[in-house]
Amino acid sequence: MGVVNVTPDSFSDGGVHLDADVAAASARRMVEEGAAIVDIGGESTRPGSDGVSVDEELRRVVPVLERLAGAVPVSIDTAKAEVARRAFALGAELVNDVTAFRADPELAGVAADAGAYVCLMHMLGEPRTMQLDPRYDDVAAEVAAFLEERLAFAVGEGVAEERICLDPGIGFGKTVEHNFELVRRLDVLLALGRPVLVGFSRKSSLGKVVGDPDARTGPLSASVAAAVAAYERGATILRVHDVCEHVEALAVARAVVVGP
Ligand code: HH2
Repeated sequence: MGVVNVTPDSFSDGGVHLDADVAAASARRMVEEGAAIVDIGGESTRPGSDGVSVDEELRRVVPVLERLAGAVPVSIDTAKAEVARRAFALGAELVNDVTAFRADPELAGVAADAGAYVCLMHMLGEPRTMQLDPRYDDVAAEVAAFLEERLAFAVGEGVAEERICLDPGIGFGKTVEHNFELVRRLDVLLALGRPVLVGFSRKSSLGKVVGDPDARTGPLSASVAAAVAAYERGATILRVHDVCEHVEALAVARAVVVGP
């Protein structure tokens, strides 16, 4: 899954894709490089962010979706039913909701009616405050319990279970230790029986592990290592900003597992 943030303030690519033509060109390039789907988002969820209005989010993403209609498999990264409705009408196939249908419960019905795929992600708290001293007794068990409950909610709202994938939410209310433990113990999430998506790309925990305690992002090399580690532990969707490098690395990791 390639990432195109149509935002001024995303933590690693803020401002890069604000122009709809540039954003659409990036999405097309990502598919040429091997992405199976491109996640288009109009609201940053970086730590400390406040969120944007429906109108502003639509203003950002609709022109990009119009340019991509039909040509590129699209995921819409939103927590808002109205944004998802417009995105589905313009051809989006998946809704990636970092609040797992908590911010706007109506979104579940919109996804169900559209027959869309859904990604449900774990987040502790909300973006504005989530990185202020997050605590768990057992991070993998607690994230799994949350996702199990949200999976049941989504199915109860009419989303087909086989269309749902689950995501531990790397960096969303987690310390560096929590993020790495979630990948190490991915089996706990896989036990829920759904595909698992991992989004470690460029996140600050990577920069911290490679030596900068104040890192706000992580380097490409570290992103690739995290994606390969997640793949080896059973993740089937990797959400990444640098598609070409990840596709190459994952092709090699896959060749080790199933043969070249
Ligand atoms: N991470 C980000 C945003 N959306 N969605 C899922 N399912 N999983 C993730 O790990 C995830 C996500 C944060 O990364 P990015 O989109 O690059 O930044 P921002 O939220 O600042 O736009």
